[in-house]
Amino acid sequence: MRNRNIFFASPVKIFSRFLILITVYLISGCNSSKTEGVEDAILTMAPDVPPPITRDHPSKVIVHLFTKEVTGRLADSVQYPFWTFNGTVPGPMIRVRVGDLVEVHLSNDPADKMFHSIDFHGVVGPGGGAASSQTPPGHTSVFSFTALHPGLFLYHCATPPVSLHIANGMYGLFLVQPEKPLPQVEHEYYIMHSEFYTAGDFGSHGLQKFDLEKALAEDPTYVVFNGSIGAVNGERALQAGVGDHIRLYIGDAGPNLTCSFHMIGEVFDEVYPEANTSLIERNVQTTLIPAGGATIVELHALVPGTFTFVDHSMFRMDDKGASGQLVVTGQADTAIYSGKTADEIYLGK
Ligand SMILES: [Cu+2]
Repeated sequence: MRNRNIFFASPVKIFSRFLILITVYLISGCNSSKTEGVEDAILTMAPDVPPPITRDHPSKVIVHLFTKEVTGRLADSVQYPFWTFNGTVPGPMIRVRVGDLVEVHLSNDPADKMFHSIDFHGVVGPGGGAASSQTPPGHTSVFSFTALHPGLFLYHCATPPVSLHIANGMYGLFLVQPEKPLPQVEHEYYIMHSEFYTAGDFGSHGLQKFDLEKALAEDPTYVVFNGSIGAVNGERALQAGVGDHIRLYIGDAGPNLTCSFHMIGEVFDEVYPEANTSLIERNVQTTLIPAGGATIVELHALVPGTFTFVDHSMFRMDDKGASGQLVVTGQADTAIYSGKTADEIYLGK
């Protein structure tokens, strides 16, 4: 009868069993996500940002998204047949912590006409999830991934032709909070830069159709922040008080244009270039956001006023809509900015 007692086994067998035990331990350690608890992700519509995550360990986070084809406002008296995540353009912002196991439930509205899907730029896996989430109307797809990389990432529909699904409004932001979170600030806001290609000229009233020729020429009719003209202006402007520290999470969904993000009358105290949370640039006037990318910028509100943020490719601002506003209220500081102190006649030289 074979003796199974390890004390009577040969040194080679002992060593090989030791290796097997170590390997099993390591594999089980890697496969177990080491998460504690289960929670539903808090989803917010732009310009709102989900609250900071305060737990100090990874968790399982369930994200419920749905796709819906809706006709909505692109500008005053201008409608567009948007394709959306959760009924809005941009889609909701999602916030998780690095190491979280994220389980995505993507439902396609029964009234939709198209397949839809999702590609998270923060996912390591085929298609960023697109390969697992091609979903016909009236179905729900489920897949999961571990958020391995901290940062701010775009997500978008990735059903062919992907360019068309993005051009029609299917995108949003996915924030993976680093282990050591960014410092707390008074205000966090969510902004998305994107463009629309309509058959009618800028401002043409009525329901618009997508214009493929303009899209191929990369000549958009509208360049907007948060999905429509005026989405972050007037009553919908971002708000802050003098002395507040403000953080902007900004994505560029494209589908074609790079954004030269600038805020008139402000300097960004900190920029996390391309949303790399381990790098900080300081005292930045204008920062580039590539199509399919994102950035994080921070500023301190020091004086009151209305501060317009733009795509500094200026004809996009003046003629296509690429602007929004931050309104700062509070006490003026004339040492920082005096306001006009004289208005005198000048007769030339
Ligand atoms: Cu789609």
